[in-house]
Amino acid sequence: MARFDAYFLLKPEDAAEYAEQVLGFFDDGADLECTEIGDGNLNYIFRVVDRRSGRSVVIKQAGHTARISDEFKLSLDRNRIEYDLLKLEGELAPGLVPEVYRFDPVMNCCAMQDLSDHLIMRRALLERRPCPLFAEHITTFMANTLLLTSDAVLDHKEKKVLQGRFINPDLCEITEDLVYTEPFNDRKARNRAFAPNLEFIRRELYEDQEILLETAKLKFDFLAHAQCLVHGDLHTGSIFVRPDSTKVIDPEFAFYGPAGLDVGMLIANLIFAWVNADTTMPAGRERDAFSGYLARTLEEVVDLFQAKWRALWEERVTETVARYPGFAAWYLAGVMQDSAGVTGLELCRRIVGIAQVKDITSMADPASRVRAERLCLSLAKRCIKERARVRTGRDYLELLAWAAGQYPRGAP
Ligand code: SR1
Ligand code: MG
Repeated sequence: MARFDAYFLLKPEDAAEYAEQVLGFFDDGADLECTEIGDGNLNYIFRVVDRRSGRSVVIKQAGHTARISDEFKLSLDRNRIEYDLLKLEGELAPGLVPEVYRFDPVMNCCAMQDLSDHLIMRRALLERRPCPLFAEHITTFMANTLLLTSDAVLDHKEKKVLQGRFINPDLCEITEDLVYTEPFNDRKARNRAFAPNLEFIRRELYEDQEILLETAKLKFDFLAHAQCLVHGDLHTGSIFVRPDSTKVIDPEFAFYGPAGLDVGMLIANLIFAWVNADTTMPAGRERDAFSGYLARTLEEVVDLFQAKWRALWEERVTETVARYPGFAAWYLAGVMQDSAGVTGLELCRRIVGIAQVKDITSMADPASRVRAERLCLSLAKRCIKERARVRTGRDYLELLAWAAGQYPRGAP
């Protein structure tokens, strides 16, 4: 039996051999070096470089359990889903995802473009590097991938076939548990709340009956609203940036779900970046400039997304009844309502739940972290409860200003 004819978890030396023998990516005589570069919660990622030519490739492999914890047993099919969706997204939103070269259903890995000349956006923002074209790029990505895979545009039978290719029960279960359920009840006792905020979280989330009811409604929206093909995990750790380029990666959580899942997750993570800058940067011009840039980006993302969605709707909608007067506005209002709800859920789960974000956990001063978390959770609650009216970039900025006013910097 040949070396890669049966599945096993690669080590760096195996990945280099795989790139040479199976991918045939490198010239004869290549001098290969391989490093495991993954720092996500689920998979193993290898970068193989030929020291002679400088050519490189990334190989991403799925294991049977999540990296973050063996508690999560996951179908290897997620690697196929990721490959298929990157291909499709490359057609729907050209230039905004990495190029994918090959999927291997035996080794459950896919080979793709090396984006080492980019930075993960969360890191870029924590290093205070602005991404000037980001709002423009990501709003094209979201409008195109979400609207063009919906029933408004696709033939309904074609849509159902596509939906079938992206049935993703294990990864959806993670989101059902970690985003929609556990942050509000710690049902599996694996939340990781920051100790000084435990009481606050108990009172403000676990014991707030209105929040529980609203999160239940949102969970059923996630479970049963097969609106369009969503990325499913569109946070700033799933986006590579360079000043002139944006590449969305990691769509392994993809499935047919509510468009607001992607939009809301992104908004929440821009808010985390703003809160980190506001909390940890010393007062002065640099902080004002960077937090101003983040606020503008947030506003542009919300407003440009809707403008591009409307324009694309005019151009591409094929469903007759979707052209009835008033329908387009009603439909988009629903997407924005879901987005506000998900913004709130994502803000809560990254603070209370098992999968946290560096924007918050890297805050060294406990008092600052307490304040930042309370600010985010208070904002989250309003996004969830008032989601029917939170629509524009300005609406989000007003809520952010309100939450920051509730927890002034330096107050005891
Ligand atoms: C067990 S996976 C935890 C989280 O990591 C992924 O990036 C998703 O956000 C998921 O919820
Ligand atoms: Mg990921």
